[in-house]
Amino acid sequence: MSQESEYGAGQIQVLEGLEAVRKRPAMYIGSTDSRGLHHLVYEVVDNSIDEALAGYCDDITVTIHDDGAVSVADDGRGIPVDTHEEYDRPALEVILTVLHAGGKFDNKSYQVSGGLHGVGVSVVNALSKWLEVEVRRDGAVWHQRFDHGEPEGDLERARDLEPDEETGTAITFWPDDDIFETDEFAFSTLSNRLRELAFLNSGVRITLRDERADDGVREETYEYEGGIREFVEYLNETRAAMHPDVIYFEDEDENIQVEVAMQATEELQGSIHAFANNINTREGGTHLTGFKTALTRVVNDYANENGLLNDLEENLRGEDIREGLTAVISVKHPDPQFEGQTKTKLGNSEVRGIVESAVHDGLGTYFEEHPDTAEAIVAKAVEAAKARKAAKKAEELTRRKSALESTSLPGKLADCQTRDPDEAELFIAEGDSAGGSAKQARDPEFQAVLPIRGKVLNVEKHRLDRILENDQIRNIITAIGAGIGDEFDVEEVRYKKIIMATDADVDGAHIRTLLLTFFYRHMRPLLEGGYVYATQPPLYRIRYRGETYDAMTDAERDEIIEEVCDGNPSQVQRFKGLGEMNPEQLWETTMNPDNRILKQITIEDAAAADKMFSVLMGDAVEPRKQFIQENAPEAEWIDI
Ligand code: 0RA
Repeated sequence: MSQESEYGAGQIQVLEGLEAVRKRPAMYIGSTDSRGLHHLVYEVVDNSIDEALAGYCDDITVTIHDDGAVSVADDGRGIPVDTHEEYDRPALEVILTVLHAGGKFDNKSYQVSGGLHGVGVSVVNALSKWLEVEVRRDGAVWHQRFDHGEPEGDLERARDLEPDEETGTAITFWPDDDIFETDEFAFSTLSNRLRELAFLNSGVRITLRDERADDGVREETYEYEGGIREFVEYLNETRAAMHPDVIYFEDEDENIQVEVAMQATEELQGSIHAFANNINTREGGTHLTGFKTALTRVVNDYANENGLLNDLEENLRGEDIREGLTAVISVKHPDPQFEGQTKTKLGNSEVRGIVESAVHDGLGTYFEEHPDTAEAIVAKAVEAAKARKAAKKAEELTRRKSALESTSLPGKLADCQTRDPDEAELFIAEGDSAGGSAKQARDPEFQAVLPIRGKVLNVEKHRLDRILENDQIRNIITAIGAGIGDEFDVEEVRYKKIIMATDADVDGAHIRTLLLTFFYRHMRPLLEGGYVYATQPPLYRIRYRGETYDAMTDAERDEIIEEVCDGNPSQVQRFKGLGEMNPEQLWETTMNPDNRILKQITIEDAAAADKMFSVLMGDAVEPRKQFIQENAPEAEWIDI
């Protein structure tokens, strides 16, 4: 048989499909940076979660291997191996090589893998150097391997299944480094998402194993019988709760499943997380609207019926009631519609009413049964409303408007010449001396510098009216020029790179965290848009035969000294802080776009970020210590 005649119409369709994915990977997985890389894992895990939602799987293990591969193993039914009529090939091969083939095999009621990107395992296959599948099913262990998405050989029956052996699927893939900008999987990124999935799908046990370290395997298992109730407990670990138990209710209507868990706290920062088919709907949608409407109504009804609003003389606003509230809303829908800029806004209009009535009935009943809690919640909201009104009365809001919208920029800001936000960069520099050096070092055409002195206010602990009294914060708001809080308009930003230039020491890390807390709580679209960066100045500069080499770590310094300088460098200089560099060094190492290394700060996962900021900036000391110990050095860079 000639080479050509082996390719039937089906096979050509396969090759064209894989080619399309490899040519435009971002269309299928969003991006080819770290986010896209991790997305490959989620794509495979989503298929295992689908098996769990269908009731066939309760154990999933994700392993990061030390050769760059990741595997996902589950105890589901196994990918079908019988012949697929249309393609005349084993179903497994079709699922792994044909775009969107997976969903056609099964009418699952809630298909997670049909969600956000929801492109199927064939996309992971197309973007992998190699991919291996092992399936235990139909009395045997089956095996097939792929090379850049194409079968290396036929599906093989490796051996018979032992009598007591479970069915399941194990997929191992090596991401293609010709496609991805990075090949480094972050434990914290994967653990945040897998933990979230375990909360959202109670009863599923998910284990994350990292086999990369020399000093042994790191392994964590997430399993929550209490589901999103435990999610709320986890988010509130460091917050003072106003009632001991998480309020929980669930409902199902028109095959749409709704779950809500909530707990009010004494804190100022609330955090409400809404999910649809396990996807974090960051842009909100009908489920969130339904929740907010019902919450505002139930609390106002209770307050009015019990005469609790007499000295307020008006109803509570939603924002007053949501102050300090932690809630998780999770809906599972057979046909979710995702809208919005990042396709993370639930659009199905019927969901609104279902959530609204579930919350109305559930919370109404809870308030009747727990009047003390209901009264405490109302009292806290009344306090928030009074603070809001007081701020307004003192013309705080007008002052804020004029102070923040005035054309006069802060005196400390050395602005750049360009007015094009796409080109403009703002360096927020720690200390007057680094700020001074940066002002001399910068390219004034597109680089602006705002020095900040001393510690930034911890916004986690103050209401907005107090935050706005702080000069540092006001300078930052005015320089960025896009307002704050609900009025923040990301379209108005004056710089699309906002670069935190802080030292590589504990104080620098602290200031960075304070700044990030502020951005996260009051200018979140900046982080969502990827506009926030941190400088990564080198620790050492090594000179040898007229050349200079920068090292970011001690290990890198040793490597350069040994391998480049033959163990004999002419000079090794250690930079203690940005303030110690002269303008020329600062330009070369930290500001010059050709040489510098910037770390882009992204929020992959809002719930994880919220938890991190409340742990890092809240009052409780023990959880903070534990968090830093467990997450160092990642906590240092805040991978969320
Ligand atoms: C198609 C159909 C069925 C299961 C699967 C795919 C499946 C895919 C993956 C990917 C990872 N783990 C998986 N487990 C199952 C249904 C099979 C049946 O009806 O028995």
